Amino acid sequence: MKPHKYQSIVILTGAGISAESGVKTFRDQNGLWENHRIEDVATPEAFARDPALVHNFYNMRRQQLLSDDVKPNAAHKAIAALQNSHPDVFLVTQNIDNLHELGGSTQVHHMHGELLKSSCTACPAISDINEDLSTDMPCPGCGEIGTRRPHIVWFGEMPIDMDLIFEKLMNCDLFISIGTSGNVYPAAGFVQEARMSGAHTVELNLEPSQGASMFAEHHHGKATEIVPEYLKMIT
Ligand code: BJW
Repeated sequence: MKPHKYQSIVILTGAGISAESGVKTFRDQNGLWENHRIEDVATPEAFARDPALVHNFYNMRRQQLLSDDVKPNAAHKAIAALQNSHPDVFLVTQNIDNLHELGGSTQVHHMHGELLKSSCTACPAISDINEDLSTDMPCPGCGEIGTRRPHIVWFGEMPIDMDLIFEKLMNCDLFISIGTSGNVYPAAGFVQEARMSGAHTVELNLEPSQGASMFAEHHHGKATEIVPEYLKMIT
């Protein structure tokens, strides 16, 4: 069997990988939703101030994700194929959609949470949710009313299982960043962690990201084209 060119691969994805699947990128439309700055909706303070507004924002996006128009694309599928043919590929996504799973990935680390899950401000319960969330729904774990929230990491909150991500970054020899603008930390700093570990670093994005100069190699174009092409080159 042909030896693998890289032994341990970390792939970070962002909204750009799902753009051609019909999911709007985070900073589309000047970062506005119905005249609210998205940064003013995606925070725990916004949820405390106006939970109905925040539920509405995520309910709309959940309905869109569950519509027949949204499907995994060639980039999601190429990553899943790599994971199936290589023993050590860790996929960490900033996306809250489920398109990596639908594309065939069996390991996906959702560092910013998942739109099809809810959590509770009163207990540790995390539950699947396909319908709209509202302020009068009881938590399936503790039965409290008004404590259920989207299972999303908002600004100012700690992304999920950072220790695992940093451990993978410290031990990889290839780091690939796909479809992310490099605006949001800690994900925007992963390239530096990987470089410090001696990994080769690659950016695959429509345009140079905020942190493009940190990467050793760049390919710019649509994810559905450049991701399958690049992953074919390294296998
Ligand atoms: C294509 C394409 C195609 C298009 N093909 N490409 C000051 C300085 C530094 C940091 C901070 C600061 N003040 C506050 C912070 C921290 C803050 C932060 O980074 N803020 C910035 C705005 C400055 N971060 C946090 O609060 C995080 N927590 C934290 O830091 O905890 C403390 C900590 C300390 C130490 C270690 C660890 C932790 C939490 C961040 C939570 C982010 N959550 C969000 C919203 C929730 C989910 C949701 O509602 O959707 O997650 S923010 C939003 O941005 C979302 C995304 O996952 C995230 C990243 O966006 P992404 O994916 O990059 O999307 P876009 O739209 O920006 O870019 C898309 C790219 O695709 C573009 O480049 C396009 O060109 C490209 N593209 N079509 C290929 N077809």
